[in-house]
Amino acid sequence: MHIKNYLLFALVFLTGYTVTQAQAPATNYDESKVPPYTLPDPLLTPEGKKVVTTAEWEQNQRPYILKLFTENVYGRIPHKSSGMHFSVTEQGTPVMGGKAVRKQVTIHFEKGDKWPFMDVLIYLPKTNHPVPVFVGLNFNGNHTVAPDKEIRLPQYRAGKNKDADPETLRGTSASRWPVESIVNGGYGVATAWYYDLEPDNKDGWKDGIRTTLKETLHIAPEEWSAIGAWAWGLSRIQDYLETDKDVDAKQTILLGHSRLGKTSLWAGANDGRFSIVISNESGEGGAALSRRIYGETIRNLNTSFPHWFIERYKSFNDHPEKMPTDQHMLLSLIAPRPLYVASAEEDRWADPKGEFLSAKNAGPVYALYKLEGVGVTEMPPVNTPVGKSVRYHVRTGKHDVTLYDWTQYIHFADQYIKK
Ligand code: GTR
Repeated sequence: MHIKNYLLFALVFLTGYTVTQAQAPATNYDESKVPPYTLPDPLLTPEGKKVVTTAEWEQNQRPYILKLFTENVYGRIPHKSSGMHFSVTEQGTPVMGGKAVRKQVTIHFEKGDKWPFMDVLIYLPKTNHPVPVFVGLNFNGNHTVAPDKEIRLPQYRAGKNKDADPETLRGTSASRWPVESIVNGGYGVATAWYYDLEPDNKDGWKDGIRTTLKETLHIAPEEWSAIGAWAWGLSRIQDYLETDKDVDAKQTILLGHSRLGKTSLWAGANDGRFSIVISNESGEGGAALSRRIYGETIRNLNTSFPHWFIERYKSFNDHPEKMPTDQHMLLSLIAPRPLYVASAEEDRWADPKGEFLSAKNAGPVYALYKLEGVGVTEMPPVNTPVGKSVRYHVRTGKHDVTLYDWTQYIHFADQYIKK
């Protein structure tokens, strides 16, 4: 071995450094160091023609872009299984002094009652007409959504709280699910734990629906991704809501935070039944532009979470410019439905400006429908929502879902939802 190689070997051995780690680019948080980039045009066809009508968009261009995301980023989403059925385990118990009811439903993915299934927790305002509903997955289990002893505990013990007594976790995510404010606004809320679909770790696919339902759904685990599996679950919640006479299932509002925001965007792109889509701080691989090198990068995502996306996405780790897509094109797949993209000032990892620019660059597709997007060219100041059909805010504070965020979402939905 050459002396230089000996030295390198000694360095690697003694410091525990691997060459890849030594070469991994440091996170960029310096605006002046964002390299120049050019975004692909969502309206440019593969033949180099510009789409000018909604018919061309809907018939050719939109399916083409959806396919690009399917093949390069998130994988394929299978249809629902024919054996799927719902068991309503709680019909509607009065809560909040009688102004709301709580329902619980188990969505069985196959005939019979065996695992896998997904438990859905639903709160609906008590009225005499079907109500619009916010739909989203939760991070830590339905029992963490509200301090409510009647909420069914998760059937599958996993995740960061797997060793904790689940009883002690009741209501610990309540600040992210202000159920009473949602109900007061005239909306219901339906949520399920994303681990019911696939545990969120690199081997989670072995225990999740990508394995347990692979024959039923006719799809191999590597054809889709954890984000794909979670997104599929959101559509199954919509399937249930369509059977519930207390719900106005034509007015469902899909929302998700962070990795579950990425999931909601992908679910909303695939399933047009969600009438409004909200991304709360979904960051890289969600709303944020990948070509803008600031905060998390594709390499960071694929290194920490190799299961979230399909294998091919890793080939863009250091080359977002080689992707045929960027995330403004994902946002454009929501058009003409109302879309809300939200950031938090201190959540630099998710690149608030990259989320804003992505929302802004979805604008030309909304313009095809004569709809106004974010309506501004520069990022707005904190706590100042902007935009019509594409709304955007960056609030003060950290990576989280807060009452401020929910207040904006309810206000936004109020402009489109008939109650
Ligand atoms: C981070 C990840 C982000 C975001 C976040 C979350 O660690 O890098 O992309 O998804 O997790 O889901 O809270």
